[in-house]
Amino acid sequence: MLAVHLVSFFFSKLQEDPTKKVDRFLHAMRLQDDQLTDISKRFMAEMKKGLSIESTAAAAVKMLPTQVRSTPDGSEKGQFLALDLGGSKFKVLRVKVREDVGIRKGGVELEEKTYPIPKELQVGRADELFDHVSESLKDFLHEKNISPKKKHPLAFTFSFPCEHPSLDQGLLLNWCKNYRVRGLQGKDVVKALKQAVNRTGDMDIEVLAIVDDTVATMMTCGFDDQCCEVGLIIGTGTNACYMDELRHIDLVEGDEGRMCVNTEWGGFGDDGALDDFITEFDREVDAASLNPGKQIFEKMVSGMYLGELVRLVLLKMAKLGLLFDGHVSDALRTKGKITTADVAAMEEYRSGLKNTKDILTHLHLSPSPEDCIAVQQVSTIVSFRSSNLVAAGLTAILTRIRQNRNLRGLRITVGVDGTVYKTHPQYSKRLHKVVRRLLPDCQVRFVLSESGSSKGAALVAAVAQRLTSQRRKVDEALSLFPLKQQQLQLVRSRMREGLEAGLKSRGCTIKMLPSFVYHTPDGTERGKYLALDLGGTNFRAMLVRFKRQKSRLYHKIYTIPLEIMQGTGEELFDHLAQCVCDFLDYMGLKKARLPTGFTFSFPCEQSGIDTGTLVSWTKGFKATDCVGQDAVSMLREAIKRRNEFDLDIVALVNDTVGTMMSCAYEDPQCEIGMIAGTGSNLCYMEELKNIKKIKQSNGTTNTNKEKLEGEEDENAAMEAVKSDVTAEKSKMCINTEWGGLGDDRCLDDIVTPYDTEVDIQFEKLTSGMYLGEIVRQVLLDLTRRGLLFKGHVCCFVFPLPSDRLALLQVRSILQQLGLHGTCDDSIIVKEVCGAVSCRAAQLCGAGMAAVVDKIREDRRLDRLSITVGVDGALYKLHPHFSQVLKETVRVMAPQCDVTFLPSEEGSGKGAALIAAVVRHRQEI
Ligand code: 0WK
Ligand code: 0WK
Ligand code: BGC
Ligand code: BGC
Repeated sequence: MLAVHLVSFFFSKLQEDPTKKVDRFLHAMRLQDDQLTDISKRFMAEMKKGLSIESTAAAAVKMLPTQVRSTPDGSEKGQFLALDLGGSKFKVLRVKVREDVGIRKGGVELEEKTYPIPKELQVGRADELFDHVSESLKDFLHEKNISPKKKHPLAFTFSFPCEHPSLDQGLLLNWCKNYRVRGLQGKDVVKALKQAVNRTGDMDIEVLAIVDDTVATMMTCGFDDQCCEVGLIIGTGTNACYMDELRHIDLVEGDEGRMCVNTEWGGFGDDGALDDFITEFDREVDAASLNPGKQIFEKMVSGMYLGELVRLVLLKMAKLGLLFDGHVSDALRTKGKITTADVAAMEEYRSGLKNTKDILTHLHLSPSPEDCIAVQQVSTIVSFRSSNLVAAGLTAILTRIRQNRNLRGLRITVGVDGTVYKTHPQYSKRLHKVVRRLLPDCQVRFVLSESGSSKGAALVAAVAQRLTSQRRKVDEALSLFPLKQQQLQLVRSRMREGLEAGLKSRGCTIKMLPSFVYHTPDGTERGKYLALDLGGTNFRAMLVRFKRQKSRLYHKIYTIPLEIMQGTGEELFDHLAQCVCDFLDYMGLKKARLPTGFTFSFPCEQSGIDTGTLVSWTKGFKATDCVGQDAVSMLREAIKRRNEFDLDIVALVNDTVGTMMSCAYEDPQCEIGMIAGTGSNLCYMEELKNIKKIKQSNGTTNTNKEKLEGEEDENAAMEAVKSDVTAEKSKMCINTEWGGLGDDRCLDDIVTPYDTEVDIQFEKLTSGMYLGEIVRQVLLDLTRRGLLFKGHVCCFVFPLPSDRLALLQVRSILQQLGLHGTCDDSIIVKEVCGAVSCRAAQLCGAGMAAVVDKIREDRRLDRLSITVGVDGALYKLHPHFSQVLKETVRVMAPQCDVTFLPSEEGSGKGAALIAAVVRHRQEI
C-alpha cells in the first residue's frame, strides 16, 4: 500500500525537471565536500593502520611496500621486455630507454602487442594462465625478431595486490577485478612466470622487477616530470600509490629515504569504514561480485562496476515506476548489460542524450526524452560519485605527503592511467576540480600516462639496475674507509714507535712536548684565576674560583675572525687582549692582575710552565711573526700595548693538558687528555725517566746539532726541567701532538686516494677541520662518475653535514649549497659522512690504544684502569664518533679499562687549576 502512495506522489512530481527526481532518488550518492573531507580523513586513518606493524595485518587498506625507492632521474638506460597484465588489456612490449633522453620527451621507444586473455583463463589454473603469458611473450620475440637466445631483462606490471620481499618477487595476496585464477594465492608470481617460460622453452628472461600498474604509471610519468610521486589508476580496477618516508613503513628495514607504497585503496571500506556511504545498489553490486565483502571502495569507483551500478539504479527506478513508465526489460534485469563505456557515452557532452536513447533502446526499453535525461543524470551521479571518492582518497594521500615533509603547500604531480579516466568525458575534469577545491594550498598536476605503464615498469627495472650498479660503485668507494683490524694494529704500532721516538729525540713527527705539569690536581687548589682558551672553535675568557674542592666559573666566548687568524701576530694578540679587557670589564676585575692560565692549543716547545715557543700553527691559523716566538710573551706585549689591565700569566697550557687537568679534578684516575675537535691531539702523564730527550742534553753529544735551530732555548728548556725536577716528581704530562703522525708518510698504506688530495697526516684524517674536505673529495669523485647529483658537479664547498642529521636536514643543507639531489643522493652523502667520520674515530682509537698500552707496560701492569678527559665538538656532538672510538680502544687495548670523561667546562678550568698549582708552589 505504502509503495503505491509513494509511486503516486512521485508520479505527481514527474512533470518537473527529471534530473531533480533523480537527484532526490540518489541523494545518498551525491557527496558534499564535508562528506568528502570526512571520507578523506577516514582514509588517512586507514593508511596509518596499513603502515603500522601493529595493525597492518587487519588493515583493509593494505599499504604494500613496493621496494621501489626512487623515481627516475633521467639517467636510466637499457633495453627491456615488459609484460602488462591485469588491466583491460594484456600487453607484451619491448622498451628502449636511452641515456639522458628522458628529460626530453620521446626518450623512450616502445614496441607493443596486445594479446587476449580468454575469460576461462581468468578463472582457470595459474599454470595455464602463465603458459598463455609466456607463449605470448615467445610470439612477441618471434614477431619482433628479438633473439630468443639472449638473456632479456624483463619488467612485469602485474596489477593485483602483491607483497614484495624484493623488487623481483611478488607474493599474490588475492585476485580481484575479473580474475579468480587458482593455485597462485600466497605464491611468488615471478616464480610462476619463470616456470611457465621454462615450460615454453627457447627463451631466457631475467625478471628484474614486478610492479603494480599504479607504480609503473607513476614511474612512466616521473620520467618526464620529476615531481611525479603519485600513481593513480581508474580503470577496470582502481588504486593509487605514492612515495612515503621509509621511517613510516614499519614493514621495511631502515629509516633513510623513501619507498613507493601501493595503497590498494580498492579495499577501503572492507572493514565497514564506509558503511554510512554504502547504498543499496553498492550492496547489490558487491553481493553479485566474484568477491563479496571485498574491494568495497573499488566497487563504488572503478570501471568494472560503474555500468552495473547504473543498471541497478535504473532497474529499481523502473520497478518503482519512476522510469520507462514502470516497464522493465529482461536486458535491464541482466547483470553487465550496461557497461562503463555506456555510462561514459551517456555523459558525452553533445551526443549524450542520443547515446542514452540508443543504449536504452538496445536494452529493449522505449525511453521518453525525460527518461533519457533522467538516465543520463543517473550516469552522471554514479560517475561523479566515483570521481569524488577518488578525489577524497587522493586528498588523503597528498595531505600525508605534505605532512611527511612538513610543508604548508605542496607542488606535486599525479601520474594517471585507466580507461575510466582516459575515456570518460567529464571524469578527469571533475576529479581535478574537486582535488584542487579540497586542497587549495597544493599545486596538483595530473599527467596522463600516454604509453601505458610498461615504460614505467621498464624504468623501475632500469632504476633498479642503476641503483644496483650505483650502490656497488658507491660501496666500493666507501669500503676504502673502514679500517680492518690489521690496519688498526699498524696504526697503533706506528703511533707507539712515534711516541717512543718523540720521547728520545727532536724533530720527530710526533713531537712529544714537555708540558711542565707534573701532577694532576689534588683538590687543595683554591683562589680566583683567569683562564684564557685559544685554539678551538672560539676564544674563551673565564674566571674560575676554587674553594674546598668546588669550582665556580664565569666565562665569555669570543669569535676569532678569519682575517685575524691569518693576519699578523700582533693583530691576533691585540684581538685577544681586547677580548680579555672586555671580559675583565664585564667582571669588574680590570684592576685585579689575576693569576692566569693561558690555554694555547698549538704545538709549543715549552721551557717552563709559563713559557713556550710556538713550533707551528695548525687549524687554519696563519698569523705571521709568531712561529718561533714565545706565546706568553706575545700576549704580555699585547696587554702592555693595550695598557688597560695587567695579568699575571703563570701557566701556558695545551688544550689537551687543560682538559686532562679539568677532568682529573673530578676523577683522580684521569691521566690522559684528548681533543677531538677542530684539531686532534692527546697528552698523558709520562714517566719522567722515559723522557729521554731530557737526559740527552746532559752531555751526550746531540748528533744532529746543526739541524736544530734555537738550540739555546732547548738547552735552556732542558736545564729548566733538570732544575725543576724534585724528588716527588716522577711523571710529567707530555703533549704528544699526535696530529703529526704520517708526516713521514708512515700512514701512506692505509689512506685512500681521497686523502692524498687533502694531506696524509693523522690530524688531517681525524679532526673536524678536515673531515669535510675529505667528504667533499669523495662526493666530487662520485659526482664526476655520475653516481651522485646526476653527475652535475657544482662548486662543492661545504661544512660537514653530520651523519646524525635526518635526511630532510641533509637534503636542506645540500639545497642551501645549490645541490638539488634526490633522496638517494642524500642517503649517499650521509653514508660518505659516516664512513669518513667513523674512520677518524677508529684512527683515534688505535692511537689511544698505543698510549694506554704504553702506560700499562711502563707501569708493569697486567691490567690498567685509567680515565681519559676528552673535549672537542667531534667527540661531543658527533653521534657515532665516541662510540666507535671507545669500541676501537676496547678491541685494540684489551688489557686496559679506559673510561672516557667528557670535560664539562672545557680546558679553561684545567688551565686555572695548573695556575693554582703553580701559584701554590710559588707560595711554598
Ligand atoms: C594501462 C596500463 C595498465 C593498467 C591499465 C589500467 O598500461 O598497466 O593496468 O591502464 O586501466 P584499465 O585497462 O584497467 O582500464
Ligand atoms: C673546548 C676546550 C678548548 C678546545 C676545544 C676543542 O675548552 O680548549 O680547544 O674544546 O674543541 P673544538 O672547539 O675544536 O671542537
Ligand atoms: C588491484 C590493484 C590495481 C588496480 C588497478 C585493483 O583491483 O588490486 O593492484 O592497481 O586494480 O588496476
Ligand atoms: C694542535 C694541538 C691541539 C689540537 C686540538 C692541533 O691542531 O696542534 O696543539 O691540542 O689541535 O685543539
